[in-house]
Amino acid sequence: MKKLFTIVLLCLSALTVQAEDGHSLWLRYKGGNHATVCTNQKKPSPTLVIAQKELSKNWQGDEKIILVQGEGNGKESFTLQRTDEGIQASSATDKGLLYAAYTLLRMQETGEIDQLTTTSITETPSNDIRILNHWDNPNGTVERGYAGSSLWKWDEITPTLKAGKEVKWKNAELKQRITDYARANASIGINATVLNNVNAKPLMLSSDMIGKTASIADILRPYGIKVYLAVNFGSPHGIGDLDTADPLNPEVVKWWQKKVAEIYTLIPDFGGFLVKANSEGEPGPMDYNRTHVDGANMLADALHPHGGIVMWRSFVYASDGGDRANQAYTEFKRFDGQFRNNVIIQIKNGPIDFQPREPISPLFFGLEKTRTMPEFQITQEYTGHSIHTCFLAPMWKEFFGFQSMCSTPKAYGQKLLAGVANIGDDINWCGNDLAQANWYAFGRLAWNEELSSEQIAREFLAQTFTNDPKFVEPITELLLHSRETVVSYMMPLGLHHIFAGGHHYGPEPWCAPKGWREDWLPRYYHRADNEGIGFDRTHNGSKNTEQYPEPLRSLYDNINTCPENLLLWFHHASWNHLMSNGLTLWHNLCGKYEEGAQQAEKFVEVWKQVKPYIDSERYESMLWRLQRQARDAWWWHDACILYFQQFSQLPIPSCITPMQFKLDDLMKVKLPIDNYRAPKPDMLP
Ligand code: GCW
Repeated sequence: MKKLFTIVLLCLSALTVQAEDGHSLWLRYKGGNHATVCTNQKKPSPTLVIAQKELSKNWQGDEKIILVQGEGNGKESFTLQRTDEGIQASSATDKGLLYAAYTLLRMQETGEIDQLTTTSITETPSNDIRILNHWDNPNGTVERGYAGSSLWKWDEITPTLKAGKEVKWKNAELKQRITDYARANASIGINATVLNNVNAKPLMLSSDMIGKTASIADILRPYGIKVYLAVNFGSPHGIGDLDTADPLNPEVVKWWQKKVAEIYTLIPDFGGFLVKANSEGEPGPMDYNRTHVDGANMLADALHPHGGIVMWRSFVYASDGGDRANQAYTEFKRFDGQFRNNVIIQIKNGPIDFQPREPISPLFFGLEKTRTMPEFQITQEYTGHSIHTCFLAPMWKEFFGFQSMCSTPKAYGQKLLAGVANIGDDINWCGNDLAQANWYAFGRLAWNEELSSEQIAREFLAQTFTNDPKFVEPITELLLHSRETVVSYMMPLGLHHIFAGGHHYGPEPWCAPKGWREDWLPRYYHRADNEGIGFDRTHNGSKNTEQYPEPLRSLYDNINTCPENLLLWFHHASWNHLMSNGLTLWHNLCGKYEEGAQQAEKFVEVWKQVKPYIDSERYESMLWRLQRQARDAWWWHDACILYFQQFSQLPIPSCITPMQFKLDDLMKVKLPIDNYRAPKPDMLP
């Protein structure tokens, strides 16, 4: 009897939702019917074999799938069509067929497969190079990483010593993890990765590390992913025998040529270098009175014979360089047209630094004869780390929208898009289960910039959690509102960079440690005084608006036409400035903090209602995060309203929830966390 009871219990529990640790991401196919998958290739490449295997293992229909390689235009484009014989996928390359396979599986999981009739579907990527930037250090830490340590575990990787000779991995688990990483990226179209931090250690170019990089490259290659490295410009004297890294010194030039040749011997399809030079203390050509052009072109020439590229970052600002928002443009515009064709200037989406909302960087329009590429930040340095839910697709779509408002520069050559990864060795990769949506969204948008945020959110949720509309509908809404909510409770109306210094987690509009650079302090950005608040970047102020082409220039320059969500980015507006709703700026500012905090609190309720539809692990792990986010939102609300009230001297409108904290107490909060780790919930006020 007891036995029978146990069996019944076991059967019952099998019917309830499965336990989940989030490791499978959006790739949780239920297992298929072993469809017949055939190809026109006698000797399919490793990439094509992966495509075949994925389909035969995971396709649920019983039709035949035919993979035709060698047909079609464009390296990675593919066409899908239902024919009398079955489903046919065709592409010029095996990579195209790999993407076709993952597309079919995605359509199966989301229910979109019914759309595939005899009319064909053709997909061509918006960007040729869809690249992750890892900010991983060789010691295993991840700068601005909130999901554990680095995936790479360099100490445990066996270096490749001879080209083409496959190494035996001592740590099989690590090899599997890196394979899973490659598969996840391939499934959303990511085809390139920079393995290490832009604050690069010269050590990364040691022969040992190059050998290890080659071992990783071997795992990623069949998944269509090329490896790149971030390099320290001072490497020739950091690890070489030279006492200079002057880009015009013949010994230095030779050193790089040799180094590059060494890399290509082991990694014949190596992608190239990413460089942060003369920025935040990193070495660069200016240390030798040379220019960005001298530095970038020297590296580009070393890489050119092998087909490599240089992604040279424009993230530069000096303490004495005037408005920080002006500096990248001022420093790079004058070099327009002087960079080699295999140099691409990598520009952060906004002119400052990955804030919750920024206008587009004017440099995208300023460089007309130079190749440029946007850099997005997937990791949530400024949007609540792995605690807050902030779906970033709407932010990136907003960027594409800005881009299309002016006639775009004459970009030529391949198109690229970079995203700073939010991936670590946590079991669920991103710390926060819903933050996986940002990795997913980056890949999907890099592949197809036309996709809507809503489509991406739905796809992600249906594949990652459940197809049940009772879950998908409300959580899609939650995701779609989340970024605007974060903006409202952190930095509404164009405010920016009012975070606590160092970790950038909580509010500290007052943060001013002794000895810090003025442009690292919130007061540099918010400029609150008794008259008003905001940074005057108009023609009367820092003249930042003059860096924009029309129509953006006039739009932003005039306080009456400037979009209200960027008002304090471009204008120092008086506290009594009347906004479009007829209320004062002060009233609106308080109102935005209120709206954001209320909304964050609603997210908790929405989440509680979907409990029956998902597994308890991911339910619980998101629940405390959303609760923490709501609490933090009230923390931001009180801190900012009380702090700015010292300047406005105006009463807090009666519709605002009474303050729970005292400003004095909040000003004493010092999060006991190091720079790059998410705070533990019990450490916050
Ligand atoms: O946003 C800032 C970060 C730094 C980062 C830098 C950059 C890698 O706070 O941690 O360094 O940007 O993008 O270079």
